[in-house]
Order: sequence, then C-alpha cells, then structure tokens
Amino acid sequence: MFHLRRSRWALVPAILLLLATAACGAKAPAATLVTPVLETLVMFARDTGLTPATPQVAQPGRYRLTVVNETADSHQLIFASGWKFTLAPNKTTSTEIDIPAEGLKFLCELAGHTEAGFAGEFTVADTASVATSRDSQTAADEAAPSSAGQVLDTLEFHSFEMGFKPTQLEVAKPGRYAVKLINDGALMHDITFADGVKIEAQAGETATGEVDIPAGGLEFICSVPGHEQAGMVGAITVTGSDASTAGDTAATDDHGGPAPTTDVAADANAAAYVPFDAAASAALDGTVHDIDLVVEEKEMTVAEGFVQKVWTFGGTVPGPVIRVKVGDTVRIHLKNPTSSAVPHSIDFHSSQVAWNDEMTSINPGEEKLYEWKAEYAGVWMYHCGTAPALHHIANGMYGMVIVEPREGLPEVDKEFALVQSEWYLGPQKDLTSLEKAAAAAPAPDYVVFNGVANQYVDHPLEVATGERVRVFVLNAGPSVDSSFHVVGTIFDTVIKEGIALTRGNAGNYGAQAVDLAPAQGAIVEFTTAEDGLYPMVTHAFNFVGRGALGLFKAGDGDPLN
Ligand SMILES: [Cu+2]
Repeated sequence: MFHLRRSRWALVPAILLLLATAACGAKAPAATLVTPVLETLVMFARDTGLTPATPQVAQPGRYRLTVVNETADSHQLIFASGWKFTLAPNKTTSTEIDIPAEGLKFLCELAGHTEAGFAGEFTVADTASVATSRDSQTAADEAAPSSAGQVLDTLEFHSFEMGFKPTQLEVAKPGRYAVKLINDGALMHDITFADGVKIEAQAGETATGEVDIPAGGLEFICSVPGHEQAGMVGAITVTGSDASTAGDTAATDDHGGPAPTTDVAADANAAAYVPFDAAASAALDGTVHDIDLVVEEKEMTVAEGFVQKVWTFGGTVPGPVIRVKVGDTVRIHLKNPTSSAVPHSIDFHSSQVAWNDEMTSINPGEEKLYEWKAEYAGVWMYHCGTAPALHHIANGMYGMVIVEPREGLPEVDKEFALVQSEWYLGPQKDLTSLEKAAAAAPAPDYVVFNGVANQYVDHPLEVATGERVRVFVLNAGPSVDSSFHVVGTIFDTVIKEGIALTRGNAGNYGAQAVDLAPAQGAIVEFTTAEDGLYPMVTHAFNFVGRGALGLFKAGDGDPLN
C-alpha cells in the first residue's frame, strides 16, 4: 500500500517533466541539421529575479537552457532572437537556444517583470575562437578544458535521503566528465554543480549528463529545497595529472545525514568501526555475581572517519550490559591497569552505597571491590565518576545495568539493549573535547546508539514480523535528552524509571516516544505490523542526522513480498 502510494507520487513529477520537455523540444529553434548542444545552462527564477542574470558561455553555439522556476508566477521569456520560452509556476523547464557570438539578451514580457529583475543577457567569453584556426582552438581547449572537450571518464553518484555517495570524489585531471546520477531514494533528487550544471533523477531512476571540472575542483549540491541543508552536498577535487588513484575514489560516506558541524576533519584512512552487538544478554545465573571490570584506554572509531581516544569499561563503549535480578548480589572487581593514564572509578545507579565509599577513584595499577545488592528493578546507568566526571562520561565510561524483577520479565521473542550517548569530538586520535562537552548549551558532534554513529543503519537489527520485541533503552548523556521512538510502531509496554504502561490497559493507551533525561532508562515493547524497515531515532530530530539513527528490519525488509 505504502509502496503504491509512493510510486504514484514519484511518477507525477516524472510525467510532468516529460510533458514539459516534449513540449519545449517540439518548438526548438528551427534547424535543418542536427546542431550539437554544447552545454546545459541552468538558471533559477526567484522572487528577486533571474539568477545568474548574465551567464557567460565559452563560445557561440547551441545550448540547452534549464530554468528552475522557484516562484509561484508564470514567466514569459523572450530572447533577442525572437524565441519565446514559458516558465510555469514552481516548475523546471528546458529549451534549446542558439547563442550568437555577440551574445543574446532576454527579458520577461509580462508587465513589471523586467523591472523586477527578470531580464539578462548571455555573453560569450571567446568570440574569436569560432573564427580562428584549428590550432588556436586546440590551444584554447587545453588552457580551459570546457564545453567542447572530450569526455575523460564517467563519474557515478548515488543519491538518497539525504545524501550523496560518494560525497568526495577525486579526479585525475580537469576536463569534461560524464556524470551518472543513480537515485536510490524515494524522492526526486538532482546533482547541481557550482557552475550551474544540473542533472535530475526521479525516485529510483538514473540520469546522466556532463560537467566540466576545472583544476580547482567543483562543489555540488541537490537543489531540491531543503536537501542541501539536510546534507546533500559534496565536492569533486582534482589531484593533478600524477594521480595514483583511479578517477573515482570515494573518500567518505556520511550516511546522508546533515553533515555534523564538527570542527574536526574526517580522516579517510580511519579504521572501520567495530559494530556493537545490540542483542541484550540474558540475566546472569545464580544470585551472587563476581564480575571483573577492567578499564581500558584505547582508540575507537566513533563514526566513519573519526577516531577518538576513549576510556572504557571492558574495552567497549558502552561497557558491557550487566543483567541480574532483584535480590542478587553483585560484586564488581574494578581494575585500573598500569597502562592507564588517569585514575578511574565506577558509580552504579542501581546501588545504594555511600559516594565516598564504593565510588572512590583508583589509580593506575589499583583494584577495588564495589559490592551492591540489586533491590530495585529497572534499566540503570553505571559510569565513571572520577573528576571531571563529565569528561570521563564523554570519553565513553558508561554502561547499562538491567535489574529484572525477582520472578523475571515475561518471555518475548527478541531483546535488544540500546544506550544513547553523545560524542564531543576532540582532535583525531585524541580525547574528546571537554570544552565542547562542558558548553552550557551542549552541541554534540554525534549522538549515537551503542557508541557508534549510524551503525544500525549499516547493520539493521533483525526481527520477524509480528514478533514481540523488547528494547532496554538508556540515555547515558552526558547532557542531552533523548526521545526514543521507533518509526512505524507503538510501544504497548513502557516501564520507565519505575512507572509502567502495560499492554491491555483499560482504555488501551499506548506510547509513541519515551523521554529519557540523561541517566534515565526504560523498557519498551512493540511488534512490527508487516515486513519492512522501522527506523529507531531520538525524536529530537536535529540529532538524527548526527548519528542517532538505526533500523529495525522486519522479515526481509520489503513490505511488498
Ligand atoms: Cu574514568
């Protein structure tokens, strides 16, 4: 059902575009011979007028003109050659124009429009080149490889919501390249280069075009309103003629979210991240648990291209999930190895102990026993509390404790544990930035589930349709609230900080999102209604593009089979 609706909507603009193209093409300037189109020129009609209003072309000849009319008005362009071209409101239309060596003026015929900026002129940079000899033409081409140049290679881009892949591309030398845009998304996208060349592809379709890449490289965006801001940006760089790599080396893939506004540059050579297993471990057997927890200070890839020196409990961020039952005794043997640079400690929110007893710091080389009794059920945080605690948490020292009621939790089909937290990036391979973490209005570079940005987009959590899914959720912070939501589902069970919404309650109330302030936890349960994808997010949506996105995949992920 969803798919059908989406397909139909996707087709509407496609059909309109076809109609527009056909109509304009039929009225193209008369020519007995097929005249080659030298280049596509893109112009925008905005409330402030046409832009660019005085585009320059390299040489006289036939050009394809595409005008993106972003205004709610029609415009009737008339060119000095007599050729007329109508722009419908909020539509993109194309035509072909012949630009003579002396240039070509144009204006909008409608009353008042010329005065409002709907006028301009195409100018020709090199009027001499047409009349000159073949040699000088060749020389001109070499100096500024442009519209007449041969195609050096094909550059392939994928578009999706909301990004390009690759976002960074290196080519060996400047010149003309063919561009193939494969739109994997469910929305229309385009790739619009800084020189105005625009290649547009409907959902699920592929479009091609050509672009001239100058020696200084060329940036590109998707010009669909809002898409650039949502992260659909990228750049082609030119390595020079001695490029050791192939023409299409992808440097990064940012998963399409808004580019994190980080002041730290991505490292294309950063190690791949290690996925964190989101399956919730079973409750430990027995009633007394001796657990060794060893601090490890190490490097970790926290998002593609970003490596930080993190501090961990047990070598991972978050630390291991510790799952027990009410009445159990937990004996944590905290060890800070001699290899550590700083003292550390641990604070279990599931315990009732004096702060200056169990939670004191131990130096490198020391060990400490932290014994506590699980008296209350819930999803609890543990973390390092050594000063500055903000930095020890921001550096990765936190984890989840699950305390089940004495009789245990009801059986479900799948259980996952998800810890939301923030990364405030320091320099590559260095500690996270305490200064950024300590800002009064925290602006994390990444907000993540289980330590790594977007990891469950790459590795969706698999469930079966109709299966009962339980998620233990903890917001480790250190400072930002979470609004945990799974798109396309309703939580019929929520146990948040001791308060329970139960399935089958009188009135049949349900929950859409669970609000978790830092250091709050919840158990949520839901089922998936059909095969498909069910994104997990914090519904504080500015962070979804900063890593707080994952997927549950029900069945094969396809609602249609
Ligand atoms: Cu610590």
